[in-house]
Amino acid sequence: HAEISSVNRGDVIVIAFQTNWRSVARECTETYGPEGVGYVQVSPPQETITGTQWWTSYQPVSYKLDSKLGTEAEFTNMIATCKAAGVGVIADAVINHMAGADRSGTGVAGSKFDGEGNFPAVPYTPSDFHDCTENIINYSNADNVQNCRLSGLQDLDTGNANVRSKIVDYMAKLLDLGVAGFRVDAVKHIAAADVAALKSELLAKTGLDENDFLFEQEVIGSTSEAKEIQPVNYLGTGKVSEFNVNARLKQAFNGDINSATFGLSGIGTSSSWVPSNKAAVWVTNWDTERGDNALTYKDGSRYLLANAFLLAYNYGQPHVYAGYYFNNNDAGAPSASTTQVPDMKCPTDGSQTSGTWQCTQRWTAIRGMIGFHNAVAHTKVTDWKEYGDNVVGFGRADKGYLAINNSESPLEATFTTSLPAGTYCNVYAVGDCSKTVTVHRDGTFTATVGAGSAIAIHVGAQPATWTSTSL
Ligand code: ARE
Ligand code: CA
Repeated sequence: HAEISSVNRGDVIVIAFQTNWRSVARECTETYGPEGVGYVQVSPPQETITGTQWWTSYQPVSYKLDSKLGTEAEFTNMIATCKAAGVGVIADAVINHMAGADRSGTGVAGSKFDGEGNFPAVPYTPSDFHDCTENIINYSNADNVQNCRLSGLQDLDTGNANVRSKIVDYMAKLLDLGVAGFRVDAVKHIAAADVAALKSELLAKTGLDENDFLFEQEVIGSTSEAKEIQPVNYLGTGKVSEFNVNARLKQAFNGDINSATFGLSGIGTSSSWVPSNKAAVWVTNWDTERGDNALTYKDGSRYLLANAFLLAYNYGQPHVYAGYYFNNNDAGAPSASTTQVPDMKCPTDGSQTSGTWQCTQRWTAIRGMIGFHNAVAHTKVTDWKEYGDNVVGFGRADKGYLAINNSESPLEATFTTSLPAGTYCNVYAVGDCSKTVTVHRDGTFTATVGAGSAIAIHVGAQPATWTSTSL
């Protein structure tokens, strides 16, 4: 694991939703590595129920690393390939539950299971599950949320040492194979004390230090819910999702990004949000992409601008989401069968046809903004200023500057930055430095920002030193 932490790279995480191991390995070499992505977060690697829908990934049948996304050999090869490209693999760990009580039969790798708590390939027996057989209905009651069934999924008794040891064995194996960390699913449905016990047992078993790997916990905070299930309870065990960010970005970009009540400047300033160094943030993930609380590719330029903002700002660890275009919320990855997801094919014509891959990591503006994010690391937000209706500009000290125009008309303005004088590539607009702006000795530049567009410049992208990575 020492190799992973010694690689010099940024902290951006790409979520490679439902992408098979062969394709992730390829992207590590061709895209993530060259553009400076730090980590790729993959969908759950363990054996699950069969079915074409994407959400079959969240119904474990065993901890065999044999899933719709590939075999253990492919998983191991992906980790090695990504590591060689400087990219860490983050595994999505589904540990709160096993398959739904409404399911039975054989999993993707052939393991038998039923809806009565029998998972012989682990093995788990009925006594390894919580007694409550009802579905969660009351989020103001922590006992209901943590000990009953999330969407009918058979709820593991994580207070039971036998259950924890099976989970710890699984996570230790993933670390041993070289994963850089975990995104832990449905953590608010596991008592904070059980998560703490699981984590310390994992550290004891592997001999690792808690800083040796990422531990990102999915905890959707809501002030109307029980206090025991709020993000704050899980800050001691790792990073925590901050879903206020995606909700606020949607509000801001759908309205006025300079709004005093829901604009961009308020992001991360509230003490009730997860502190920046603990927050995992995104414009969307696969759940919010199918819900109402986030901007998605369906929002066009606002989606791209929100991603640019998040990568340029300094709140939380940013994730770039890459899934596929869809009309039906249940639809699995393009051409997925009940047991397999074929290799990802990235569209090259900009089309967003349902049933094709998004390949967000290949979009010009995203590539440019990942470079921006890495170039401005460890600086503060500076020079924040409203330049017009729905237009804002801000810098990251003497390293970078972003001007966002979320209005419906182009705006010409003189922007004030803290950048050294010089010519800079607009990395939001082009990947080849064919569009530039010139910063004068007083730090200003005058330019027109297109409607629904942005200008992003940073010290790592100037014509004199420009080298492009080709796809
Ligand atoms: C599927 C079917 C169900 C069926 C079940 C069992 O859709 O009809 O009963 O299988 O056979 C995903 C899908 C589910 C799917 C499940 C298993 O979204 O539809 O069920 O996989 O295949 C809460 C949790 C949060 C969770 C979200 C979805 O707190 O942890 O719900 N997110 C993670 C993953 C999901 C995944 C699971 C957990 C399960 O990211 O992709 O589910 O592993 C408020 C609350 C939140 C709540 C939210 C939505 O905001 O504050 O806590 O999130 O509402 O209910
Ligand atoms: Ca639980």
